[in-house]
Amino acid sequence: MQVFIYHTPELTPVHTLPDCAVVIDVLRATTTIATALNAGAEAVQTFSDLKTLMQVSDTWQPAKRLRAGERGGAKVEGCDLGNSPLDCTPDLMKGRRLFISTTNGTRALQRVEESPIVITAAMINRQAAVNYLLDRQPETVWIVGSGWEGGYSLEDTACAGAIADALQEQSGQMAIGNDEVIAAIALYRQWQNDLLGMFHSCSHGQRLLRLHCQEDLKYCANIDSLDVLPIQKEPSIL
Ligand code: 3SL
Repeated sequence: MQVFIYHTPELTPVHTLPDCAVVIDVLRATTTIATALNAGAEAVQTFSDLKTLMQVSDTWQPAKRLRAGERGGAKVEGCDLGNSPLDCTPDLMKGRRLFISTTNGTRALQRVEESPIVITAAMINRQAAVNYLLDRQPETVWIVGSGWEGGYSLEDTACAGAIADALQEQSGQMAIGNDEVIAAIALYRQWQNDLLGMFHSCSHGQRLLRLHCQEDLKYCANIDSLDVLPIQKEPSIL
């Protein structure tokens, strides 16, 4: 298994695809997606734009759907939810489809959606992603961070490093595809005992703190707390 890390969707190569793409948006889209599925959502359908989200979800029975929209960290008017994983309770999610559009995470998913296998990961389901990769042994793996509006996000790269670190330790035969893998592992090791501290330092964590989302940050820092793996069933549906 050869692993490559790309910090943002914009930095991923354009004329080729991996056997398996792992999309990461620790704060908070892929944490929310994992939590929704773990809470019993029937599926999560992702959209890069809100207009399409509204059109597609309109064709769904109102009792069987939830619309989640986030821009700039805040909930979009007209949606049922923003992008807080803490809203994804079993009471709300069970048997419903979550239609979601976020600033960066859903765009990153779209960038690699044609890959034969697409999974999403965050700190909370890091080990579930690692177990899947160890079991399936895809030849090439791209771990793609969502970043923020084209820029690098510390927490996504640290999560990519957390996955690569575990793959290296647990498989003993992971090949390093690019220098970003070495850098991301070093970054993760620097922060592994204080993920919450990292979230408080990084720019998107600070944006979320200004929006009073400190409980979300705590939740997102709970590494390996959920044994759930979102796997794309068809483009944009997990
Ligand atoms: O950018 C995204 O996709 C979101 O996860 C951002 S936020 O954490 O909801 O603000």
